[in-house]
Amino acid sequence: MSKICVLGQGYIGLPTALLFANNGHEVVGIDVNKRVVDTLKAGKMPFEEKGFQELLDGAIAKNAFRAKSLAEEANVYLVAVPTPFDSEMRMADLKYVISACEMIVPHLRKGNLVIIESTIPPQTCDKQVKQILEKSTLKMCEDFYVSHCPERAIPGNTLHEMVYNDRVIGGVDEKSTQLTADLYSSFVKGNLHLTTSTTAEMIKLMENTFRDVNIALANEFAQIADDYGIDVWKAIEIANKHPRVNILKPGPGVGGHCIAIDPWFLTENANNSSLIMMSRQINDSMPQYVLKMVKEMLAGIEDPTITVFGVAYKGDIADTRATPAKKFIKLAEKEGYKVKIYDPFVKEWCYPIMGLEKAVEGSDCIVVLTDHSEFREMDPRAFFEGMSNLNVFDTRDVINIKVWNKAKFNVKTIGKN
Ligand code: SAJ
Repeated sequence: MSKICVLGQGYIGLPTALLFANNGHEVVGIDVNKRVVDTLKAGKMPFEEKGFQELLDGAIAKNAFRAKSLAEEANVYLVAVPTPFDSEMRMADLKYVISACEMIVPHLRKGNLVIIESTIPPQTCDKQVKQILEKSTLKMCEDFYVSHCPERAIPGNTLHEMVYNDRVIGGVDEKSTQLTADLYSSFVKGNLHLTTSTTAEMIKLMENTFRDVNIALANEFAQIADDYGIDVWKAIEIANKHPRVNILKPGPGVGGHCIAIDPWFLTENANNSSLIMMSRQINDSMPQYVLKMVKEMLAGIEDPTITVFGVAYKGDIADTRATPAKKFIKLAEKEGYKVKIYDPFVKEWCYPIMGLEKAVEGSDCIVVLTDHSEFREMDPRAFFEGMSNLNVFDTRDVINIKVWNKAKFNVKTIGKN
Protein backbone atom coordinates (compact mmCIF):
# COMPACT_ATOMS: atom_id res chain seq x y z
CA MET A 1 0.00 0.00 0.00
CA SER A 2 1.32 3.46 -0.91
CA LYS A 3 0.27 6.93 0.04
CA ILE A 4 -0.17 8.79 -3.27
CA CYS A 5 -0.63 12.53 -3.85
CA VAL A 6 -2.23 13.09 -7.26
CA LEU A 7 -1.65 16.65 -8.46
CA GLY A 8 -4.37 17.73 -10.87
CA GLN A 9 -7.94 16.47 -10.43
CA GLY A 10 -9.10 16.80 -14.03
CA TYR A 11 -10.31 14.34 -16.67
CA ILE A 12 -7.21 12.15 -16.15
CA GLY A 13 -5.92 12.87 -12.63
CA LEU A 14 -9.22 12.34 -10.82
CA PRO A 15 -10.23 8.95 -12.31
CA THR A 16 -6.61 7.78 -11.88
CA ALA A 17 -6.65 8.88 -8.22
CA LEU A 18 -9.95 7.07 -7.69
CA LEU A 19 -8.71 3.87 -9.33
CA PHE A 20 -5.71 3.82 -6.99
CA ALA A 21 -7.97 4.57 -4.00
CA ASN A 22 -10.29 1.70 -4.92
CA ASN A 23 -7.35 -0.67 -5.27
CA GLY A 24 -5.64 -0.56 -1.91
CA HIS A 25 -3.87 2.82 -1.76
CA GLU A 26 -4.37 5.95 0.33
CA VAL A 27 -4.87 8.82 -2.11
CA VAL A 28 -4.88 12.59 -1.66
CA GLY A 29 -6.28 14.49 -4.67
CA ILE A 30 -4.69 17.93 -5.04
CA ASP A 31 -6.13 20.71 -7.19
CA VAL A 32 -5.50 24.45 -7.28
CA ASN A 33 -9.13 25.02 -8.30
CA LYS A 34 -11.14 25.53 -5.10
CA ARG A 35 -14.43 24.66 -6.79
CA VAL A 36 -13.06 21.22 -7.77
CA VAL A 37 -11.80 20.56 -4.23
CA ASP A 38 -15.09 21.73 -2.64
CA THR A 39 -17.17 19.59 -5.00
CA LEU A 40 -15.07 16.52 -4.20
CA LYS A 41 -15.24 17.25 -0.47
CA ALA A 42 -19.02 17.22 -0.84
CA GLY A 43 -18.72 13.71 -2.34
CA LYS A 44 -19.61 14.83 -5.87
CA MET A 45 -17.78 14.62 -9.20
CA PRO A 46 -16.86 18.00 -10.77
CA PHE A 47 -17.59 16.46 -14.20
CA GLU A 48 -19.45 13.36 -15.29
CA GLU A 49 -18.58 10.32 -17.28
CA LYS A 50 -19.72 6.71 -17.18
CA GLY A 51 -18.79 5.07 -13.83
CA PHE A 52 -17.02 8.09 -12.26
CA GLN A 53 -19.51 8.79 -9.46
CA GLU A 54 -19.60 5.11 -8.39
CA LEU A 55 -15.81 5.10 -8.22
CA LEU A 56 -15.81 8.23 -6.03
CA ASP A 57 -18.49 6.70 -3.75
CA GLY A 58 -16.37 3.52 -3.44
CA ALA A 59 -13.19 5.47 -2.60
CA ILE A 60 -14.99 7.54 0.04
CA ALA A 61 -16.61 4.43 1.56
CA LYS A 62 -13.14 2.88 1.89
CA ASN A 63 -11.89 6.09 3.49
CA ALA A 64 -9.12 5.99 0.87
CA PHE A 65 -9.58 9.36 -0.84
CA ARG A 66 -9.68 13.00 0.19
CA ALA A 67 -9.26 16.23 -1.75
CA LYS A 68 -7.31 19.35 -0.82
CA SER A 69 -5.52 22.34 -2.35
CA LEU A 70 -1.89 21.78 -1.32
CA ALA A 71 0.45 18.78 -1.51
CA GLU A 72 1.62 16.95 1.60
CA GLU A 73 4.11 14.21 2.46
CA ALA A 74 3.53 10.93 0.61
CA ASN A 75 5.44 7.98 -0.89
CA VAL A 76 4.36 8.72 -4.44
CA TYR A 77 3.54 11.97 -6.29
CA LEU A 78 1.61 11.68 -9.54
CA VAL A 79 1.39 14.76 -11.77
CA ALA A 80 -1.66 14.87 -14.06
CA VAL A 81 -2.05 18.57 -14.84
CA PRO A 82 -2.80 19.99 -18.32
CA THR A 83 -0.02 20.83 -20.77
CA PRO A 84 -1.46 23.68 -22.85
CA PHE A 85 -0.19 24.59 -26.28
CA ASP A 86 1.63 27.89 -26.62
CA SER A 87 0.28 28.79 -30.06
CA GLU A 88 2.56 31.78 -30.54
CA MET A 89 5.71 29.72 -29.96
CA ARG A 90 4.27 26.41 -31.23
CA MET A 91 5.62 24.71 -28.14
CA ALA A 92 4.34 22.89 -25.09
CA ASP A 93 3.58 25.28 -22.27
CA LEU A 94 4.92 23.45 -19.21
CA LYS A 95 3.86 26.04 -16.63
CA TYR A 96 1.43 23.70 -14.81
CA VAL A 97 3.86 20.75 -14.83
CA ILE A 98 6.57 23.05 -13.47
CA SER A 99 4.38 24.46 -10.69
CA ALA A 100 3.16 20.97 -9.73
CA CYS A 101 6.79 19.78 -9.46
CA GLU A 102 7.65 22.88 -7.43
CA MET A 103 4.78 22.07 -5.08
CA ILE A 104 6.30 18.62 -4.49
CA VAL A 105 9.84 19.92 -3.68
CA PRO A 106 9.32 20.83 0.03
CA HIS A 107 7.72 17.41 0.72
CA LEU A 108 10.13 15.22 -1.26
CA ARG A 109 11.85 12.55 0.88
CA LYS A 110 14.36 9.76 0.28
CA GLY A 111 12.73 6.81 -1.52
CA ASN A 112 9.86 8.85 -3.04
CA LEU A 113 8.63 8.21 -6.57
CA VAL A 114 7.41 11.04 -8.85
CA ILE A 115 5.31 10.02 -11.86
CA ILE A 116 4.44 12.44 -14.66
CA GLU A 117 1.26 11.46 -16.51
CA SER A 118 0.84 14.84 -18.21
CA THR A 119 1.87 14.88 -21.87
CA ILE A 120 5.39 16.31 -22.13
CA PRO A 121 8.00 16.79 -24.88
CA PRO A 122 10.89 14.30 -25.09
CA GLN A 123 13.56 14.66 -22.35
CA THR A 124 11.35 16.69 -19.98
CA CYS A 125 11.78 14.15 -17.15
CA ASP A 126 15.54 13.89 -17.67
CA LYS A 127 16.04 17.65 -17.79
CA GLN A 128 13.37 20.00 -16.41
CA VAL A 129 11.68 17.67 -13.92
CA LYS A 130 15.07 16.58 -12.55
CA GLN A 131 16.27 20.17 -12.24
CA ILE A 132 13.19 21.28 -10.29
CA LEU A 133 13.00 18.27 -7.97
CA GLU A 134 16.72 18.45 -7.16
CA LYS A 135 16.07 21.88 -5.60
CA SER A 136 15.10 19.68 -2.63
CA THR A 137 18.88 18.89 -2.41
CA LEU A 138 18.02 15.20 -2.97
CA LYS A 139 19.47 13.48 -6.06
CA MET A 140 17.39 11.84 -8.82
CA CYS A 141 18.09 8.08 -9.17
CA GLU A 142 19.93 8.06 -5.81
CA ASP A 143 17.37 9.52 -3.39
CA PHE A 144 14.16 9.75 -5.40
CA TYR A 145 12.81 8.21 -8.60
CA VAL A 146 11.00 9.64 -11.62
CA SER A 147 9.05 8.15 -14.49
CA HIS A 148 6.70 9.09 -17.28
CA CYS A 149 3.53 7.06 -17.56
CA PRO A 150 1.40 8.74 -20.23
CA GLU A 151 -2.36 8.36 -20.11
CA ARG A 152 -3.88 7.14 -23.38
CA ALA A 153 -7.54 6.61 -22.46
CA ILE A 154 -10.06 8.03 -24.90
CA PRO A 155 -12.55 10.64 -23.58
CA GLY A 156 -16.00 9.06 -23.46
CA ASN A 157 -14.65 5.62 -22.46
CA THR A 158 -12.04 6.75 -19.93
CA LEU A 159 -12.49 4.23 -17.13
CA HIS A 160 -12.61 1.14 -19.29
CA GLU A 161 -9.50 2.23 -21.23
CA MET A 162 -7.62 3.23 -18.06
CA VAL A 163 -8.01 -0.30 -16.74
CA TYR A 164 -7.79 -2.40 -19.92
CA ASN A 165 -5.40 -0.47 -22.22
CA ASP A 166 -1.74 -1.43 -22.27
CA ARG A 167 0.43 1.11 -20.43
CA VAL A 168 3.80 2.56 -21.33
CA ILE A 169 6.05 3.05 -18.30
CA GLY A 170 9.34 4.86 -18.76
CA GLY A 171 11.62 5.56 -15.83
CA VAL A 172 14.70 7.75 -15.69
CA ASP A 173 16.44 4.55 -14.50
CA GLU A 174 15.46 0.91 -14.05
CA LYS A 175 14.46 1.28 -10.41
CA SER A 176 12.08 4.16 -11.30
CA THR A 177 10.51 2.01 -14.04
CA GLN A 178 10.07 -0.98 -11.74
CA LEU A 179 8.58 1.01 -8.84
CA THR A 180 6.07 2.59 -11.24
CA ALA A 181 5.17 -0.75 -12.84
CA ASP A 182 4.54 -2.31 -9.41
CA LEU A 183 2.22 0.56 -8.53
CA TYR A 184 0.15 0.51 -11.75
CA SER A 185 -0.22 -3.26 -11.65
CA SER A 186 -2.61 -2.69 -8.72
CA PHE A 187 -5.39 -1.74 -11.17
CA VAL A 188 -4.17 -1.99 -14.81
CA LYS A 189 -5.30 -5.19 -16.53
CA GLY A 190 -3.57 -4.45 -19.86
CA ASN A 191 0.13 -5.22 -20.42
CA LEU A 192 2.75 -2.89 -18.95
CA HIS A 193 5.49 -1.99 -21.44
CA LEU A 194 8.66 -0.93 -19.68
CA THR A 195 11.05 1.52 -21.31
CA THR A 196 12.98 4.75 -20.66
CA SER A 197 11.35 8.08 -19.78
CA THR A 198 12.38 9.78 -23.04
CA THR A 199 11.06 6.85 -25.10
CA ALA A 200 7.77 6.94 -23.19
CA GLU A 201 7.49 10.70 -23.78
CA MET A 202 8.08 10.11 -27.49
CA ILE A 203 5.64 7.16 -27.73
CA LYS A 204 2.70 9.18 -26.44
CA LEU A 205 3.39 11.96 -28.94
CA MET A 206 3.96 9.49 -31.78
CA GLU A 207 0.56 7.86 -31.21
CA ASN A 208 -1.37 11.11 -31.42
CA THR A 209 0.77 12.35 -34.31
CA PHE A 210 0.11 9.11 -36.22
CA ARG A 211 -3.61 9.77 -35.86
CA ASP A 212 -3.27 13.41 -36.92
CA VAL A 213 -1.21 12.55 -40.02
CA ASN A 214 -3.60 9.74 -40.95
CA ILE A 215 -6.63 12.08 -40.62
CA ALA A 216 -4.81 14.69 -42.74
CA LEU A 217 -4.34 12.06 -45.42
CA ALA A 218 -8.06 11.22 -45.28
CA ASN A 219 -8.87 14.94 -45.54
CA GLU A 220 -6.61 15.30 -48.57
CA PHE A 221 -8.18 12.21 -50.17
CA ALA A 222 -11.62 13.79 -49.61
CA GLN A 223 -10.62 16.93 -51.49
CA ILE A 224 -9.13 14.92 -54.37
CA ALA A 225 -12.29 12.79 -54.49
CA ASP A 226 -14.38 15.98 -54.72
CA ASP A 227 -12.30 17.00 -57.75
CA TYR A 228 -12.91 13.63 -59.44
CA GLY A 229 -16.56 13.38 -58.37
CA ILE A 230 -16.18 10.08 -56.53
CA ASP A 231 -17.30 8.95 -53.08
CA VAL A 232 -14.23 8.99 -50.80
CA TRP A 233 -16.10 7.26 -47.95
CA LYS A 234 -16.86 4.24 -50.11
CA ALA A 235 -13.30 4.34 -51.51
CA ILE A 236 -11.79 4.37 -47.99
CA GLU A 237 -14.07 1.54 -46.89
CA ILE A 238 -12.92 -0.62 -49.78
CA ALA A 239 -9.24 0.39 -49.47
CA ASN A 240 -9.39 -0.58 -45.78
CA LYS A 241 -10.31 -4.15 -46.76
CA HIS A 242 -6.64 -4.45 -47.75
CA PRO A 243 -4.89 -6.23 -44.88
CA ARG A 244 -2.26 -3.50 -44.47
CA VAL A 245 -4.34 -0.34 -45.03
CA ASN A 246 -6.29 1.55 -42.36
CA ILE A 247 -7.25 5.05 -43.48
CA LEU A 248 -9.14 7.20 -40.97
CA LYS A 249 -12.11 9.42 -41.75
CA PRO A 250 -12.22 12.89 -43.28
CA GLY A 251 -14.09 15.66 -41.46
CA PRO A 252 -14.22 19.37 -40.68
CA GLY A 253 -10.79 19.30 -38.97
CA VAL A 254 -9.26 17.87 -35.82
CA GLY A 255 -10.36 19.04 -32.40
CA GLY A 256 -9.84 18.05 -28.79
CA HIS A 257 -7.02 18.75 -26.43
CA CYS A 258 -4.55 16.14 -27.71
CA ILE A 259 -4.42 15.22 -31.40
CA ALA A 260 -4.34 18.81 -32.65
CA ILE A 261 -1.72 19.82 -30.09
CA ASP A 262 0.64 16.94 -29.36
CA PRO A 263 2.31 16.91 -32.81
CA TRP A 264 3.69 20.37 -32.01
CA PHE A 265 5.37 18.98 -28.86
CA LEU A 266 7.26 16.62 -31.14
CA THR A 267 8.29 19.26 -33.64
CA GLU A 268 9.20 22.06 -31.19
CA ASN A 269 12.86 21.07 -31.02
CA ALA A 270 13.20 18.92 -34.16
CA ASN A 271 14.74 19.75 -37.51
CA ASN A 272 13.06 17.06 -39.55
CA SER A 273 9.33 17.36 -39.10
CA SER A 274 7.89 18.71 -42.34
CA LEU A 275 5.37 15.86 -42.77
CA ILE A 276 3.98 16.43 -39.27
CA MET A 277 3.70 20.19 -39.79
CA MET A 278 2.09 19.77 -43.20
CA SER A 279 -0.52 17.44 -41.70
CA ARG A 280 -1.32 20.00 -39.02
CA GLN A 281 -1.76 22.59 -41.74
CA ILE A 282 -4.10 20.35 -43.76
CA ASN A 283 -6.28 19.55 -40.75
CA ASP A 284 -6.35 23.17 -39.60
CA SER A 285 -7.45 24.29 -43.06
CA MET A 286 -10.52 22.01 -43.20
CA PRO A 287 -12.96 24.65 -41.85
CA GLN A 288 -12.00 26.84 -44.85
CA TYR A 289 -12.69 23.94 -47.20
CA VAL A 290 -16.07 23.27 -45.58
CA LEU A 291 -16.99 26.95 -45.94
CA LYS A 292 -15.97 26.89 -49.60
CA MET A 293 -18.31 23.95 -50.23
CA VAL A 294 -21.15 25.56 -48.26
CA LYS A 295 -20.69 28.79 -50.24
CA GLU A 296 -21.16 26.84 -53.47
CA MET A 297 -24.43 25.41 -52.14
CA LEU A 298 -25.68 28.85 -51.13
CA ALA A 299 -24.80 30.64 -54.38
CA GLY A 300 -27.58 33.06 -55.27
CA ILE A 301 -29.09 33.25 -51.75
CA GLU A 302 -28.86 36.72 -50.26
CA ASP A 303 -27.72 37.14 -46.63
CA PRO A 304 -27.92 33.41 -45.86
CA THR A 305 -28.58 31.93 -42.46
CA ILE A 306 -26.90 28.61 -41.70
CA THR A 307 -27.45 26.16 -38.86
CA VAL A 308 -24.51 24.26 -37.43
CA PHE A 309 -25.39 20.77 -36.19
CA GLY A 310 -22.85 19.83 -33.55
CA VAL A 311 -20.07 21.88 -31.98
CA ALA A 312 -18.57 19.15 -29.74
CA TYR A 313 -15.16 18.16 -31.08
CA LYS A 314 -16.41 14.63 -31.70
CA GLY A 315 -19.56 12.54 -31.51
CA ASP A 316 -21.72 11.82 -28.46
CA ILE A 317 -19.75 13.92 -26.00
CA ALA A 318 -20.22 17.48 -24.68
CA ASP A 319 -16.53 18.41 -24.95
CA THR A 320 -15.89 21.48 -27.15
CA ARG A 321 -12.16 21.92 -26.51
CA ALA A 322 -10.38 23.11 -29.67
CA THR A 323 -13.40 22.17 -31.75
CA PRO A 324 -13.03 22.95 -35.48
CA ALA A 325 -16.63 24.21 -35.31
CA LYS A 326 -15.39 27.44 -33.75
CA LYS A 327 -13.14 28.36 -36.68
CA PHE A 328 -15.86 27.40 -39.17
CA ILE A 329 -18.42 29.61 -37.41
CA LYS A 330 -16.01 32.55 -37.24
CA LEU A 331 -15.21 32.22 -40.96
CA ALA A 332 -18.92 31.93 -41.82
CA GLU A 333 -19.69 35.07 -39.82
CA LYS A 334 -16.90 36.92 -41.64
CA GLU A 335 -18.55 35.82 -44.86
CA GLY A 336 -21.65 37.64 -43.64
CA TYR A 337 -23.70 34.55 -42.75
CA LYS A 338 -26.03 34.48 -39.79
CA VAL A 339 -25.10 31.35 -37.80
CA LYS A 340 -27.39 29.40 -35.46
CA ILE A 341 -26.31 26.33 -33.50
CA TYR A 342 -27.89 23.06 -32.38
CA ASP A 343 -26.04 20.44 -30.34
CA PRO A 344 -27.86 17.75 -28.34
CA PHE A 345 -24.91 17.32 -25.94
CA VAL A 346 -23.44 20.79 -25.46
CA LYS A 347 -25.49 22.96 -23.12
CA GLU A 348 -23.27 26.02 -22.83
CA TRP A 349 -20.65 27.41 -25.15
CA CYS A 350 -19.12 30.71 -26.32
CA TYR A 351 -22.00 30.92 -28.85
CA PRO A 352 -25.64 30.37 -27.86
CA ILE A 353 -26.94 26.81 -28.35
CA MET A 354 -30.58 26.62 -29.43
CA GLY A 355 -33.34 24.05 -29.43
CA LEU A 356 -33.66 22.16 -32.72
CA GLU A 357 -36.68 23.98 -34.18
CA LYS A 358 -35.47 27.43 -33.23
CA ALA A 359 -32.02 26.66 -34.66
CA VAL A 360 -33.38 25.74 -38.12
CA GLU A 361 -36.01 28.52 -38.29
CA GLY A 362 -35.28 30.73 -41.31
CA SER A 363 -32.17 28.69 -42.14
CA ASP A 364 -30.90 28.20 -45.68
CA CYS A 365 -28.50 25.34 -44.92
CA ILE A 366 -27.74 22.86 -42.16
CA VAL A 367 -24.02 22.14 -41.77
CA VAL A 368 -23.31 18.91 -39.85
CA LEU A 369 -19.97 19.27 -38.06
CA THR A 370 -20.12 16.55 -35.38
CA ASP A 371 -20.89 12.83 -35.72
CA HIS A 372 -23.47 12.65 -32.90
CA SER A 373 -25.53 9.43 -33.18
CA GLU A 374 -28.73 11.49 -33.09
CA PHE A 375 -27.89 12.89 -36.54
CA ARG A 376 -27.69 9.39 -38.04
CA GLU A 377 -31.29 8.61 -37.19
CA MET A 378 -32.67 12.07 -37.86
CA ASP A 379 -35.66 12.55 -40.18
CA PRO A 380 -35.81 16.26 -41.13
CA ARG A 381 -39.57 16.02 -41.80
CA ALA A 382 -39.99 16.28 -38.02
CA PHE A 383 -38.54 19.81 -37.85
CA PHE A 384 -37.71 21.40 -41.24
CA GLU A 385 -40.91 23.40 -41.80
CA GLY A 386 -39.51 26.75 -40.68
CA MET A 387 -36.48 26.56 -42.99
CA SER A 388 -36.14 29.05 -45.85
CA ASN A 389 -34.15 26.76 -48.16
CA LEU A 390 -33.60 23.00 -47.90
CA ASN A 391 -29.83 22.47 -48.06
CA VAL A 392 -27.66 20.25 -45.89
CA PHE A 393 -23.86 19.85 -45.97
CA ASP A 394 -22.56 16.84 -44.06
CA THR A 395 -18.87 16.86 -43.06
CA ARG A 396 -19.08 13.48 -41.26
CA ASP A 397 -21.11 11.31 -43.62
CA VAL A 398 -23.62 10.64 -40.85
CA ILE A 399 -27.02 11.68 -42.14
CA ASN A 400 -29.28 9.24 -43.97
CA ILE A 401 -29.18 10.76 -47.46
CA LYS A 402 -32.27 8.87 -48.71
CA VAL A 403 -34.41 10.19 -45.85
CA TRP A 404 -33.18 13.78 -46.37
CA ASN A 405 -33.71 13.49 -50.13
CA LYS A 406 -37.27 12.33 -49.49
CA ALA A 407 -37.80 15.53 -47.52
CA LYS A 408 -36.63 17.39 -50.68
CA PHE A 409 -33.26 18.44 -49.26
CA ASN A 410 -30.36 19.23 -51.53
CA VAL A 411 -27.72 17.04 -49.80
CA LYS A 412 -23.95 17.32 -50.14
CA THR A 413 -21.29 15.42 -48.21
CA ILE A 414 -17.58 16.20 -47.92
CA GLY A 415 -15.61 13.93 -50.27
CA LYS A 416 -18.74 12.83 -52.14
CA ASN A 417 -19.42 15.58 -54.67
N1 SAJ B 1 -11.20 12.55 -36.15
C1 SAJ B 1 -11.37 12.62 -37.53
N2 SAJ B 1 -11.31 11.45 -38.25
C2 SAJ B 1 -11.09 10.26 -37.64
C3 SAJ B 1 -10.90 10.19 -36.25
C4 SAJ B 1 -10.95 11.37 -35.53
O1 SAJ B 1 -11.58 13.69 -38.12
O2 SAJ B 1 -11.08 9.24 -38.36
C5 SAJ B 1 -11.24 13.80 -35.37
C6 SAJ B 1 -12.32 13.77 -34.29
O3 SAJ B 1 -13.56 14.12 -34.82
C7 SAJ B 1 -11.78 14.78 -33.31
C8 SAJ B 1 -10.28 14.59 -33.41
O4 SAJ B 1 -10.05 13.91 -34.63
O5 SAJ B 1 -12.10 16.10 -33.70
C9 SAJ B 1 -9.66 13.82 -32.27
O6 SAJ B 1 -10.49 12.75 -31.88
P1 SAJ B 1 -9.93 11.29 -31.53
O7 SAJ B 1 -11.08 10.39 -31.26
O8 SAJ B 1 -9.01 10.87 -32.60
O9 SAJ B 1 -9.00 11.49 -30.26
P2 SAJ B 1 -9.12 12.20 -28.81
O10 SAJ B 1 -8.46 13.53 -28.92
O11 SAJ B 1 -10.48 12.16 -28.26
O12 SAJ B 1 -8.21 11.18 -27.94
C10 SAJ B 1 -6.87 10.90 -28.38
C11 SAJ B 1 -6.66 9.37 -28.35
N3 SAJ B 1 -5.42 9.04 -29.02
C12 SAJ B 1 -5.35 8.05 -29.95
O13 SAJ B 1 -6.33 7.41 -30.30
C13 SAJ B 1 -4.00 7.77 -30.54
C14 SAJ B 1 -6.63 8.88 -26.91
O14 SAJ B 1 -6.31 7.50 -26.85
C15 SAJ B 1 -5.60 9.70 -26.08
O15 SAJ B 1 -5.61 9.30 -24.71
C16 SAJ B 1 -6.01 11.16 -26.15
O16 SAJ B 1 -5.96 11.58 -27.54
C17 SAJ B 1 -5.01 11.97 -25.32
O17 SAJ B 1 -5.38 12.35 -24.19
O18 SAJ B 1 -3.87 12.12 -25.75
